[in-house]
Amino acid sequence: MTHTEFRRVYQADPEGIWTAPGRVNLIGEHTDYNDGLVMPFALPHTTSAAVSRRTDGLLRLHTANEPSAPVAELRVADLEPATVAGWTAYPAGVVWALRGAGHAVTGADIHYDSTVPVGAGLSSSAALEVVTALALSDLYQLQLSGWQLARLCQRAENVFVGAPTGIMDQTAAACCQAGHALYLDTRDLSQRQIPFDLAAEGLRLLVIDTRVKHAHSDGAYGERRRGCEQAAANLGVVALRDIAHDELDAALGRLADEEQRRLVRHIVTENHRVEQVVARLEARETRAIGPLLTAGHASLRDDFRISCAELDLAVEAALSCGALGARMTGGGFGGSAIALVEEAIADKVGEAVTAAFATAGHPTPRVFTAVPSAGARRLA
Ligand code: GAF
Repeated sequence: MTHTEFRRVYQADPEGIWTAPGRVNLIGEHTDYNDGLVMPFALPHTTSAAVSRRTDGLLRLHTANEPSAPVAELRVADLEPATVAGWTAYPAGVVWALRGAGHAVTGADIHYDSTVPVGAGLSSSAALEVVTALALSDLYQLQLSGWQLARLCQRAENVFVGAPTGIMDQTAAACCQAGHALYLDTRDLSQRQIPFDLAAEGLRLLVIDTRVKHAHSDGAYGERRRGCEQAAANLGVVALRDIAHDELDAALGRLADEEQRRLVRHIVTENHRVEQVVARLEARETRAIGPLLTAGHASLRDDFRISCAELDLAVEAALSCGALGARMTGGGFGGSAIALVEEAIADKVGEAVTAAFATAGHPTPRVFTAVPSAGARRLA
């Protein structure tokens, strides 16, 4: 399909087709820009790209998701931060970042096709960045590793697009493996693939997309990030990652500002929860991660304060119907929640959440089962 569409748009065959997934973060929220621990896994929802090189300095971009939109045409030599608006800023930013890193990318024709829900907190932008970076790395024979791709894509998003995100989403898109969650230390990017096969254990992880749109370039994400950095500076550490769980009370005692105390409490306890989730999964006690997920939600709601009525309702409705644990996932202020449930009651939990949304007068959420899937790769 992507191949046929590429032909229709550019009147030639693509040199290849690549794909990169959206992600769910199981636990470890807002820890990535604090040098902390995260644990995402890839969704089966992907962004695919059919790509050919160009030698004339043109970058041409088109997406099946906006079929009647004209092909966007940019000159790679003219790309500068904050000069491109809309979705094309992400691939343009990747080309800008690759060229800035010294890679002689001389242009490309790209046709995208995505099934990753946009604005749902499931990393559609990282999928778009990483599929672009991987395709260009392959075609221009740059041989960039997963973490190198992730770093370049993060730079594209931070500097070119202007969204001050961490590195979790790009690393998840680049490095996740099917049937596993990715235990990532965002300080040194060391990683471990943790087996995470819920179906084999009679469990399901539901994603509940509240359909409340969120955007990282909005001020609140950046405010939380600045607050954390300020708190780290006040505590005299490089990043909040440097506060161990058993040092938390002492650290809180050294902060006068209540807002900073809340931020610190979330980050330190969240890093600890990631370690506990990893330990339970490695001990094959998957059901026991439920309360840790729910505690993570309370911390994001009460201390980090990035939840919203719809996310709280999704979590409460899932828990009242028997979910083992539930939490918001991703950047917050909307987007999606996740719920860990026994397979036997999965449909009932989905229906209970949908009914609770109807009663509260919220739009119908989109509920689906998340199957831990593969990271970015070449398809053809
Ligand atoms: C967004 C960001 F892009 C990530 O870097 C991360 O901070 C996440 O929010 C919160 O954990 O997805």
